[in-house]
Amino acid sequence: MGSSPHVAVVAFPFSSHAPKLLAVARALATAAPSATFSFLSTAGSLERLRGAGAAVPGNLRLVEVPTGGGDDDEEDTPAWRRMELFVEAAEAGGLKQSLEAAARAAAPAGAAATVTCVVGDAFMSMAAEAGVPWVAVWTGGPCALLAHLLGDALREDIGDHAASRGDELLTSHAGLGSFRVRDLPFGGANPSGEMHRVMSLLLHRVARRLPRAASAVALNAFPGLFPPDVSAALDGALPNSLALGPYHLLPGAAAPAASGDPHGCLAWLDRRPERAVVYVSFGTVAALPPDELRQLASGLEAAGAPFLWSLREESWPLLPPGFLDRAGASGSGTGLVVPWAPQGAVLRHPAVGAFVAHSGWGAVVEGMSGGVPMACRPFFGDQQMNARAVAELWGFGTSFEDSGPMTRGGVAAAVTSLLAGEEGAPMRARARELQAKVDEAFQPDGGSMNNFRKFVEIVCARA
Ligand code: U2F
Repeated sequence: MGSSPHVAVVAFPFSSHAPKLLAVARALATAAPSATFSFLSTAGSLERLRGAGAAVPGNLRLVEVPTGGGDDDEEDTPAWRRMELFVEAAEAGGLKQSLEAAARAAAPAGAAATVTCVVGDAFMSMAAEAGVPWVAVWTGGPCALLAHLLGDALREDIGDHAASRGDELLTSHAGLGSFRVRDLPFGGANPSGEMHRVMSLLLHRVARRLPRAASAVALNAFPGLFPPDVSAALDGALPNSLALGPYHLLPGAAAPAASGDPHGCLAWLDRRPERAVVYVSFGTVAALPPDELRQLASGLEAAGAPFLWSLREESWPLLPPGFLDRAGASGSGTGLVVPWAPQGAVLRHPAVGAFVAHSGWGAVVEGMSGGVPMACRPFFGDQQMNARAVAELWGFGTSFEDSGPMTRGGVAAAVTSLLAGEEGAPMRARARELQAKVDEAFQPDGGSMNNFRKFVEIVCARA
């Protein structure tokens, strides 16, 4: 023995999964400077990470893995098919080969080529079969993970009746009593389509492998975030889980020289009063239908508050005529529309007072970390459960989802209420309480820091 650990961190190269894994990898490499880390992702994914300023510590190297045939930026191949090809190839031995290649590349001259531990995105659960200790990282909502882990019992209970039983609370399933049948990530709002088929198969494997094969499962949450019944149900279904998030706040997780803020969002926020600005973002995948996008835009105008909107450029032509000019896309007017914002920093900026989001889990924990109340417009996957948790478990926001698509009036009312309305006051207070709890979890002896130290020990243990 004697040689230092070589840890392979395996990304799932779609949506925002890879940047989240890279944040965990950076934190690990910072905490264990004598270990070597290889971060495995596809060429396109690594290029996007580098473009986003992915400076990494010296003991962490980026390693390219094959796409399995679904080239990252092959526009003719739909996203679900690219994902399917990538996962099938990894399941069929591709991941094992990539790990062997990473081991050879990292081995000092004359030393044996080894990977001592795989830290993988939980979606890459084929790592369970690689013959190396496996530690998983779950990036989504922990309640949705619980639903996946209890999936067989839920499916048996609900069967084909998801539509007629949509409003029923899941009170007979431990830890899920605050959620309705229609909040579930499967069989609920979006039970069809190719992406749903691919994700269902993938998540079924994840739920089967995580409890029996992973040495530990990191959760992007902090101890004490969930009510006791939810925590107990999670511990029961996944005794090996460690809440050590929000990941982006782990020491070393943020890129030291990230290209940061190319559109000047933070400088624009510096010129706005405290808690006055609405920040709007729907993450990396979700896109509003054109009508709803226009309703949102005119609702923001109607609210009259300054807004910062991160909106992918392909959607700009769908905005109402004159909207960008009136907003002053250059930063001169009441609004700033940008294709990308440094979201974590934006949500911790004192000028931001409300967050309209798709309730992807990254958005939820970043909103919480900034003490910013949220108005959620969930789309798919875990987002319904996340939105429900924001409104019902923690009370630091609302969900549009109950009243159908967003409307001009609904947006204006929600935003006004969250920023300064009487109705929004308890939500603003809850958001501040949650922020204080996040900060506490990252004190030297805080819950997330303690769990992170355990995590590092497991990851860097030599067999
Ligand atoms: C999928 O989530 P998304 O990628 O759509 O959304 P988030 O979990 O909210 O993560 C988006 C990340 O991208 C960052 C933001 C988040 O860390 O800070 N970002 C940014 O920095 N600037 C921008 O202008 C816009 C975004 C899925 F759709 C969700 O349902 C899951 O919960 C999630 C799990 O990883 O993956």
